[in-house]
Amino acid sequence: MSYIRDIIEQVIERNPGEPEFHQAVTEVLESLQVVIDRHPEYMKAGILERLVEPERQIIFRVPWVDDQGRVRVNRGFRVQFSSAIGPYKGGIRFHPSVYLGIIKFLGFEQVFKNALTGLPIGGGKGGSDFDPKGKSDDEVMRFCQSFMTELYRHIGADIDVPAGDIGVGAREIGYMFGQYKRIRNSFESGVLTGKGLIYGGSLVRKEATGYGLVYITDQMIKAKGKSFDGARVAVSGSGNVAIYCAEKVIQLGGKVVAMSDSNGYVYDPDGIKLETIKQLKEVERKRIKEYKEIHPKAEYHESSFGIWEVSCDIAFPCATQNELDEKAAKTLVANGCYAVAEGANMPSTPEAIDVFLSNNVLFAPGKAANAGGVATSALEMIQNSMRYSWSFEEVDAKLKSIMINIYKNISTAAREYGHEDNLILGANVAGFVKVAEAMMAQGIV
Ligand code: NDP
Ligand code: 2IT
Repeated sequence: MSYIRDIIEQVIERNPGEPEFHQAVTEVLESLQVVIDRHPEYMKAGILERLVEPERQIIFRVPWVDDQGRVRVNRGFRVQFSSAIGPYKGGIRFHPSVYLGIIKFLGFEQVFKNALTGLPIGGGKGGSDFDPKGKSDDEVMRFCQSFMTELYRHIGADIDVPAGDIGVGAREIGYMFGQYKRIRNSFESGVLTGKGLIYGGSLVRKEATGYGLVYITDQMIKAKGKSFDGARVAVSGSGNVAIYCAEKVIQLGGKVVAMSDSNGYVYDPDGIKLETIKQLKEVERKRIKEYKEIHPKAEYHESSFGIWEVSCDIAFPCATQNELDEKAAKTLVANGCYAVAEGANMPSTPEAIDVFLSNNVLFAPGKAANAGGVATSALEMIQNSMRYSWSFEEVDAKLKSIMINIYKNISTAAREYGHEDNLILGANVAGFVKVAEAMMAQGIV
């Protein structure tokens, strides 16, 4: 273990003040001793040492003018982590908490997640500390144009293909695509994914992360003889991932009893009315608190992560990193929750994960469970290359089979390298081996 410990220590020392990046690296590397024992050649080739260092990190100024005519300056990032198995691929996050450490943790996770999809995509991530909340449409447009005016020189369909993440959805992708096209004087649809359907987007991309999350969870609970039928489900967040996770749960016969945003959560014992959430969040961009005005029988609690106090059978953290801590995990277990699947990236703290594993809670880690989004982005890239588009049913069927395959691969790896129920180990090992093999083939680069 000392070889791996040393690398973790080095990462902490060489990347000071980036706790989320340290956390992501530690979780993955601690799983890999068993792999290194079986493949000493990975050690000789410095695979781990190279994997924890991004291939390229770009930080840039994003100046823009607000509606009052004031000049504002944000910071933009793109971390191109690994191109071992394909062009860099990963979302862009706009949130005031964004700094280099957040983008690096997300980029690192993305490398293994993208490998698990089975599609040829490397890993990267980008973003800005820009806060879209309370900004007018015009301000968001001007910001996106300024962001792309720098980013365009670093991306391309065969180089690096960004998409959405927190604070970046179809609206922002549209503005960024428009600016990219204008600068390049070329309609290169494969440069971004998550585009609108009429200019190169893919059907199902909007739904993909949430649907994929439920497809893989369905596999995981089915293996233990359980199903969504009649299950009480809590879904944190009320953004892109949360909404389409909830939609698929309801389609499969489950009851979503709670959802949240960064201000608080709603509990509706009769089941959340998803149309209301969609109207409030996708159309009106309002707070989830308003749900209670429309459905007075529901409760609203002013505590975002208080959602984990709701009694449920299955929990889907779909908001942000470290939203589910040890105390929340213990409460979930005490209330009878038997399965947790991560829609967000790294939403469970390491202590929370320990609670789940020691209580035999079925646990699907984000890099496998939320891979349906980026997998469908890769399907969008394929359609763009073909200048053709598949039907909703075709894309949905491909997404489903990708998620079933991920489940098979990570449970097989878990069985081969440790314990069959430890899907964290399985996901880390299966993703890593694929990237490591590609790196071995390509020499020391
Ligand atoms: P959205 O911006 O659409 O929604 C984010 C949701 O989470 C909102 O309800 C937001 O509340 C809440 N949230 C965000 N930050 C915080 C915070 N610090 N505290 C409390 N609540 C918070 O983002 P997505 O749904 O796209 O992303 C959600 C998660 O899923 C992220 O971890 C992302 O990295 C991950 N993910 C996304 C994929 C995608 O395809 N979009 C794919 C794979 C993973 P509010 O509106 O009040 O801020
Ligand atoms: O975290 C993620 O996988 C995403 N935000 C989606 C990335 C993508 O390129 O579709």
